[in-house]
Amino acid sequence: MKMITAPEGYDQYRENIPRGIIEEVEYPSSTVGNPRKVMVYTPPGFSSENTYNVLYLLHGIGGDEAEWYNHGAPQIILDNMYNDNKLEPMIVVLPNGRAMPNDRAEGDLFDPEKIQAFERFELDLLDDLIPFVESNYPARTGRENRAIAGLSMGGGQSLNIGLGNLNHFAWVGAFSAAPNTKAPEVLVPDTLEASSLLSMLWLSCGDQDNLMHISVGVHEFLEQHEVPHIWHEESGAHDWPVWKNGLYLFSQLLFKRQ
Ligand code: FER
Repeated sequence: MKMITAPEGYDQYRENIPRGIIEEVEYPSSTVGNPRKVMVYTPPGFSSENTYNVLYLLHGIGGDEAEWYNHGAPQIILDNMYNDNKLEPMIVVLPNGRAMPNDRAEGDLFDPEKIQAFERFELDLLDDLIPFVESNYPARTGRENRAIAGLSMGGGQSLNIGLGNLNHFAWVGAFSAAPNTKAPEVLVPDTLEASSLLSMLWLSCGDQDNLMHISVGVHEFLEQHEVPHIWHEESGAHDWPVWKNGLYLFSQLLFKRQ
């Protein structure tokens, strides 16, 4: 795929445009055993009279539920995109992917217990967070109406959880997927089934990223087995310009029929 980047100003606050709302809420987690923080962005013109698709957007190893908000300001990018008519209305849910009682990004971030908590998040998401979102927001339910994407550790989670639960997700994206990504043949054991069930599978990574081999490994496997996907190598490192650009490019393909 050709190198594409977002147009200049895509991530700059614009005056006098309709705005969505981004806020922190808490949901009960039977998986972790305590209430957990999550941020939720509802789009401009949001109304509980309507129903919405939902994107679950995951953070990296150094982050928490506020990482995208603090470093990527997705609400600014998305408000601009709505104003430019580029997006299907969707709720964006920003969870904390470290599913353990102390889920703050502190201490040794590579502590095996913390790495394991990123795996445990699959249960927290499926059993606790999705049911919370779908009973507290006017969310459309069903796999065609759910997307999962994330950066780095969250990109690995998105591939592991999304591809491992195609009955729950039709749209899957990974920006700069980390080494928590399962081996491609484990991610996609049935290439024909995945091909028919996926509405979109997106992989992107910066060409200066030390973790590039992870994305390339998945991309090459998918290509060999003719699993439709979008592979987007761009210039950049393991950093926010790549992840914000990823959100910009990925989100405008979401919930549209190709
Ligand atoms: C690793 C290198 C990087 C790893 C995870 C990461 C689990 C995650 C990076 C990030 O989320 O930015 O070896 O192992």
